[in-house]
Amino acid sequence: MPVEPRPIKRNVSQRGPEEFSDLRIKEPMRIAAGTEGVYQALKHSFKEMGISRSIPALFKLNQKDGFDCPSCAWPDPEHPSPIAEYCENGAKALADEATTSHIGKDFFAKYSVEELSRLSDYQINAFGRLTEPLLLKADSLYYEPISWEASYELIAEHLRGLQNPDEAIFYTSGRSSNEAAFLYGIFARALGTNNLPDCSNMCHESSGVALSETLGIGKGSVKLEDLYEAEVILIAGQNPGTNHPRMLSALEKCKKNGGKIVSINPLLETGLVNFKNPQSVTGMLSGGTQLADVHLPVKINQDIALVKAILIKLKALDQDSGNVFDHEFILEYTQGYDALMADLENYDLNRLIEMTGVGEAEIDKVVEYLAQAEKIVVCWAMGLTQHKNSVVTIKEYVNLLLLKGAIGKPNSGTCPVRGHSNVQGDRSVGIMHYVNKTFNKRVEEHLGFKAPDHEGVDVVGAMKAMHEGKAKVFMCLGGNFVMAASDTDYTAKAIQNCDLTVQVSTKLNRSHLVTGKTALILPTLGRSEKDIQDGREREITTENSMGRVRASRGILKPASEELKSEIEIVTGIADAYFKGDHAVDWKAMGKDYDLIREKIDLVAKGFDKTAERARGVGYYLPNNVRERDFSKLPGGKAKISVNPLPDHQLEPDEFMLMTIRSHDQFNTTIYGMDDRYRGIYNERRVLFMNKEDMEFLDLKNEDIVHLNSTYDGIKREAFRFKVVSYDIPRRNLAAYFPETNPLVPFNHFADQSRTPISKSVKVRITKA
Ligand SMILES: Nc1nc2c(c(=O)[nH]1)N[C@H]1C(S)=C(S)[C@@H](COP(=O)(O)OP(=O)(O)OC[C@H]3O[C@@H](n4cnc5c(=O)[nH]c(N)nc54)[C@H](O)[C@@H]3O)O[C@H]1N2
Ligand SMILES: Nc1nc2c(c(=O)[nH]1)N[C@H]1C(S)=C(S)[C@@H](COP(=O)(O)OP(=O)(O)OC[C@H]3O[C@@H](n4cnc5c(=O)[nH]c(N)nc54)[C@H](O)[C@@H]3O)O[C@H]1N2
Ligand code: SF4
Ligand SMILES: [Mo]
Repeated sequence: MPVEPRPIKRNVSQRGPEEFSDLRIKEPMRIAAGTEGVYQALKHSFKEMGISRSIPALFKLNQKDGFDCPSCAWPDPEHPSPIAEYCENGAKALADEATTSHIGKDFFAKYSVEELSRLSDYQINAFGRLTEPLLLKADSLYYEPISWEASYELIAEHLRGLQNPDEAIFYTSGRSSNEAAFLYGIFARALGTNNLPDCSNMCHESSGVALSETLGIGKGSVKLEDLYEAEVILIAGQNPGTNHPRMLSALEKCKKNGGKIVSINPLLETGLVNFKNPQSVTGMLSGGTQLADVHLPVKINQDIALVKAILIKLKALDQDSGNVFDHEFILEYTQGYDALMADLENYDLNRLIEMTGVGEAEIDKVVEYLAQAEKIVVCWAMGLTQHKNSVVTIKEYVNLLLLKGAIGKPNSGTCPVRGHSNVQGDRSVGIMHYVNKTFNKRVEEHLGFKAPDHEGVDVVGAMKAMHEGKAKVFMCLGGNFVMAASDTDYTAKAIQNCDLTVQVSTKLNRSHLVTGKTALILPTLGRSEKDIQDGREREITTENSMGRVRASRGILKPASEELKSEIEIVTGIADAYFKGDHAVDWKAMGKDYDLIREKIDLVAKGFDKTAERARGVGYYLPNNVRERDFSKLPGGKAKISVNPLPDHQLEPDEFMLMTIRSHDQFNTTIYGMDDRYRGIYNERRVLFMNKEDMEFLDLKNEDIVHLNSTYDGIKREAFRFKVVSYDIPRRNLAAYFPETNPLVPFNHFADQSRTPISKSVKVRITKA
């Protein structure tokens, strides 16, 4: 163990300020994108990057010879528009990464971590790109420069000093490349641990579990083009206008082909109302395309009740006509049909409908669409995945698709819409905390060492291990763990227990300020930047939400000459740790990324000739659902499941809170203070509330309240939110993440997937 200077207690803030700026409230917008979207995209780009960097970068965003958008995981069409294959939020993400504001040693000599931590997340991010490696010594309040070699050596020393490898934890956020994530996972295993939590534990883990159990693969089955001619698309618990904006173009195509779109969401989100396509002149000049045909304003976490009501109604129609369900498909490809049909008899339809809060006439309209349709897609995101019963909720939607035979054929299937641009790829190449025997066997065969065969920690496990002092080194390949994870105060304490925390990052965030005793910032290249070695430009690969692997090559001059690629950083640390004495040639892989791709092909499932096939349009990884091959599931068939209703007992003074994203943020990165589509300007500390609930509590617009939650007798609080009257079901509330994370208990998470319950937190309101 290195001899540490005596640690001091730093008085840093994990919550940031709770003051208000100047809130303005307007009517929610009813048209998404259009000229305002283009204006906002260009405004951010020009402000952050200047015109001379913006124009070439925007032209290469999502193009075949360019780079993958660093924002969400929505796929690009195989033949992108040569002019603009991006959206407002893609442009904002690019501008945020490629900003010309930079910070280095002078900045950190001037401001202590304590001072910086008093600022808001918006202010912290706005300082710009990190440009050189920095060390926060245990007895200091100020980061100071450190060389790359010394930082690798420091990490290696700490790792060598551990009593066992499980005292180290390696977190990944979904912006990494396949190559960096693969090597990172391999390094953890070479060290002897599967402690590989990642952001998908907080995100689509519930989808992975539900889909693996029912269909045999933890990913979605549709391709982008499938959406174009679907007859019905259900969009449940997802806000694509903000979080996956180019999805609206695909929905527009579906509408033009006569498809029906159903929005299932407590909120009527602007993106699903009307869309003016900025890529088409007619789109911009017309009144836009109305997208959702029906909106079902379901109460938070009552999706199971809703789907059950729909299934009961479809079953009755099927009994009359015999052709509403696809009986041939059910017989040949599924198991569990009789049990589900028997179970549906147990529910009182009126009670189910009452639980949903949705009008029966709207439900009947959807039943009518579904009864007639053969080609159905279900899309979803965090509104389904972040509840205690998320896994069974998703399984209930899968039941609907299976009964209709809308699986494994064109224009039909499952569409869990992934968050981070490469979160799916990271998982595919081995970022997983559980043991996959086949993967381990291949590691041994092709990389020449034995991977550990005991399970590691996921995000919740990592928080707990650190909190209990069982983990000493916490390394993060991207992300902002302290703000992203639930139970902010608990998480902060957990991190502060570590001896060393290491952040491989592009931008400053609160996880650089709330740290272990010693902390390192290792600044890295962003997706948009050139990665040059010996005069040769290198490329990485990513996998989008629909399983297509593609090469990505940055084009901009890096923010600093000091920056290293994530791959170089991971191999640098591994090389310092093993000192050349390991079966894997880390040094060589840090130079030649094709060598990594060769190993990915041999070790990760489905990857094949990636170096060559990822170029151009790229290639799809195999997907058994697309082939209707369910042979690997127990029983050899897709699984229709029987799922219980949620058991929510709200006390008379309790409300159900969902923590959601504004239009001006990417997760914990706050681009601005507006949420244009919902009519909120200049403030994030707002609480969306039903008008009648407000009257009941004698609250009016802009009254200031505190929120608290009580789980297991422990009171958690989030202070000072301005109430905003909004069209939201009664007893439901919405407020932004991460400001509300202090309310989400660390030990309450989805059954099986262990995803924090960020979309259904029981809270009480008190007047300030
Ligand atoms: N611009 C931008 N893009 C992003 C992100 C970002 O922060 N900013 N984040 C990325 C990431 S990592 C992710 S995971 C995705 C997130 O994408 P989304 O999942 O769309 O993001 P959220 O804001 O969490 O929205 C969840 C939606 O679910 C609804 N909802 C909440 N509870 C329920 C429920 O019980 N039932 C139903 N039916 N609906 C419910 C909410 O009203 C909201 O519309 O976006 C990705 N893309
Ligand atoms: N209450 C509540 N909590 C939530 C959610 C919610 O809906 N409600 N959503 C959850 C979800 S879906 C997710 S995915 C997590 C997100 O959790 P994270 O992935 O941990 O968080 P991000 O905010 O995406 O991380 C942003 C940071 O990543 C770094 N970064 C950006 N680009 C790169 C890059 O190319 N390389 C590297 N190395 N670093 C980079 C920057 O320094 C930036 O500050 O949050 C979860 N937390
Ligand atoms: S939809 Fe997502 S991936 Fe596509 S340009 Fe917009 S933010 Fe980027
Ligand atoms: Mo996510």
